[in-house]
Amino acid sequence: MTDVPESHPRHDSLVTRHRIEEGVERGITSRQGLIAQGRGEAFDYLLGEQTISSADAAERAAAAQFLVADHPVVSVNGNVAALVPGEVVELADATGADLEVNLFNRTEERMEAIADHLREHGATEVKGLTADATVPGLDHERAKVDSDGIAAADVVLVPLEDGDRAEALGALDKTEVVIDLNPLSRSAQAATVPVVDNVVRAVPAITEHARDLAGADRETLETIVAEFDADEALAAAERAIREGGDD
Ligand code: PTJ
Repeated sequence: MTDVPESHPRHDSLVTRHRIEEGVERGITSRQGLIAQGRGEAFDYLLGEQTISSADAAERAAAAQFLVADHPVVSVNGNVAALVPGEVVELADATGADLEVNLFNRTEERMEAIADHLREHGATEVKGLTADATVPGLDHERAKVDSDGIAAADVVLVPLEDGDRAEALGALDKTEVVIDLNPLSRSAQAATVPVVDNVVRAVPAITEHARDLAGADRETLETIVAEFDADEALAAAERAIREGGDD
């Protein structure tokens, strides 16, 4: 990897791109993940590569959702594993969530490579390899889940994916937190809490909010959850993309 000087105006974006490239080379990220990253970058560029205030509110609501959950699960795909492996482990630790690998382009090699990568970053238990349950209504590999993981979860963090699994999980009455830079994507639209932010900023931000809220009582957490307005957050993100600035 060519060293990117910190003074480069697009330093963070270029470092992120290199991490995805490295993920592909290590068999963690699919080649389609490169295309997904390009789509995300375009939206991030229009957002000013910053966490807008509505995304920060969504990250706080996401943290509160995780803390009130009985069984929260963070779903990990090839892009997430390449970009934020240590950060998802920290989020899981801060909220008592499970980590489960779930892939669109599922192969046993990629499943193992991602699970190993997460363990190298401190994960003690990684779900997804058992795949002894299915999400009804999906006819592709993303339907495969663990019966004591996503199948049993009440709150699932679903970062960066296509919309049909988000809709299928929603149909199972699971609360979904979706991280997606495109506020018009089906997964963001299907989410209870859509977080329109780059996963590299969003995951550490949710963890930080979870740590801040760790001592809060259930009523306070439930109020944060109830006061979050998903439609307004999506509209604010679309305005920021179309018109620039932040509300
Ligand atoms: O690892 P696999 O096999 O499960 O495959 C994962 C990918 C990402 C390839 C697969 O889910 C896919 O094709 O996703 P899509 O349909 O391209 O959707 C990805 C969404 O994530 C798009 O709406 C992008 O704008 C958004 N996105 C891409 N990069 C980021 C992002 N959102 C947040 N942060 C990013 N870094």
